Amino acid sequence: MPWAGTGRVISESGPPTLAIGALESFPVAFQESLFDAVQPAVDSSFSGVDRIKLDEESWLDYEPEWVRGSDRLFEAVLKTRTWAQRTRWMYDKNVLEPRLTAYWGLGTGVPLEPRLLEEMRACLSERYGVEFDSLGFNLYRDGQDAVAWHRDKIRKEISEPVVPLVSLGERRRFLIRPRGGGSSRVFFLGRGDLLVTGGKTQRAWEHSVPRVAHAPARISIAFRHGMDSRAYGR
Ligand SMILES: O=C(O)CCC(=O)C(=O)O
Repeated sequence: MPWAGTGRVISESGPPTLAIGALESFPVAFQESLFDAVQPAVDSSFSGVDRIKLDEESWLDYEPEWVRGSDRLFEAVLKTRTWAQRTRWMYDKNVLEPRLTAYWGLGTGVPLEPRLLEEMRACLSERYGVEFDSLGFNLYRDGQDAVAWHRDKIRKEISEPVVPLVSLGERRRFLIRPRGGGSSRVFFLGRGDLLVTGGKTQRAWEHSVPRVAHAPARISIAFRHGMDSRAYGR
């Protein structure tokens, strides 16, 4: 059982708030890969990246297992982040978001730990030619944690934002479809996989991680630029 019920109504009025500050402990079922006992490292040459064109202006870069030894990184990220559960308005009710999140921003002056994350930030920034100045962490504790169809809230003046997403832990279905509906493409993301959205993908397409009956934990890390920190619920 997750320690806090998902979708629980916590207040009937007022602005969105963080329901919980720091979480001391919560049960997370994590299944290590039998083959994953190596020190975490990234493929800084991006040798396994495939570019997938969604339409004339929108693309994805996909490299399975871009992070080697990703189970060690999963554990380190789980322990070093301060996880919180945000709330959001659904119709007239303020409900808990069904996942935990954490945030890091360059502007805070806090070093990015564990150190491999800083290496990842540097090599992704170099490859995509933008400085990724914030990271959003998402922890899906079990199959009941999910995120509905959405586009990332990135400042309007950035018409073609690039957002690398690194997934750790158990693979979950990640769906992407044209904005407003249509048939979706499916990726199974976890275990160090890298998926980068670029071109008009964050403008013309939307994505989700749907609920499933049972799933061990998964963490996703979104590297962003030009994101208003309020979009992280801060
Ligand atoms: O967890 C994922 O793969 C997706 C995360 C996401 O879309 C978001 O936080 O905006």
